[in-house]
Amino acid sequence: MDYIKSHIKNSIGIITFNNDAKRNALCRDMLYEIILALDDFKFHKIRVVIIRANPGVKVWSAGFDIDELPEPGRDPLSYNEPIEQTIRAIQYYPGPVIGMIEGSVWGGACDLAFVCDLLIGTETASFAITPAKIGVPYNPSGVLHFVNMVGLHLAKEMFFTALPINAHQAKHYGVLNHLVPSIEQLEEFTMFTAEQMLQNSPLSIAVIKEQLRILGDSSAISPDTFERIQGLRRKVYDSKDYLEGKRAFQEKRKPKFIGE
Ligand code: YXS
Repeated sequence: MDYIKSHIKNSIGIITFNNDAKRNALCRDMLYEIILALDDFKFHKIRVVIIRANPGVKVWSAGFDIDELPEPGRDPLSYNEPIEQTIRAIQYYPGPVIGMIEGSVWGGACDLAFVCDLLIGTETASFAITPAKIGVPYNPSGVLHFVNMVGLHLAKEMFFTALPINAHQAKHYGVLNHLVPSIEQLEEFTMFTAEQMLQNSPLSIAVIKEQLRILGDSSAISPDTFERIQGLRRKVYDSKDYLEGKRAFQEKRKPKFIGE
């Protein structure tokens, strides 16, 4: 594995992001490694998984790798994109997946963290969803994750400002299940929580998790509404603004969006 470390400790599967130089930006290969690690844990009937970064990082993950965003004309967040496959791999994993958060979490990594079953973080944790900063049209399932997690008003504020919420706000809004003072306590408390879950029935937990996923994501829309959403999204990922957002990041300058 080039981008993550994966190991089993006390029957708990642990995935550690390991691309600090690029702030754990989620490139395709890294995402496929995460999926592979989850598949391997499933094969070995690992009942609880922890996803974390290396201790002491300032950035848990900088989100999707902007250099890999497709050119205009191709949906950057379509159903089979690796980021979406990874998010579903977490949602469908037949056991609790705990996000252990130290440092800032950005963009697609924020969505990935939000679909974890629990989040336990330190004071350095923060969460930002950034499509508007890059000119990316988010996708309906991702938008729904945020509304379900933080409610409509804060979801709108996070999407429209692209500004992070800090650890205390995240705890207040229920994004963080627990806020602990230090990385040492974070590791200890997260392992303790995982070990508590190991004592309980894995079949019961797996079925309750799947029921919560189905009920949480259920929001009936007509085919016409679906097609209208896709049309709206296409206008964005076909736009000059989408191209400008990626170029500005790569050229390390502020984007100049023109609304077309
Ligand atoms: O200059 P070098 O070659 O060393 O590379 C720099 C950054 O370019 C690189 N890097 C990234 N490369 C690709 N994609 C990224 N998301 C990304 N983030 C960082 O890593 C090297 C070190 O970054 P640097 O110098 O900026 O580190 P820093 O500690 O000063 O700042 C850390 C961050 C996270 C505040 C900063 O890197 C940053 O703002 N990154 C972009 C965060 C972001 O907007 N992520 C959204 C990605 S797009 C996405 O997730 C979805 C598609 S969506 O937009 O819809 O949410």
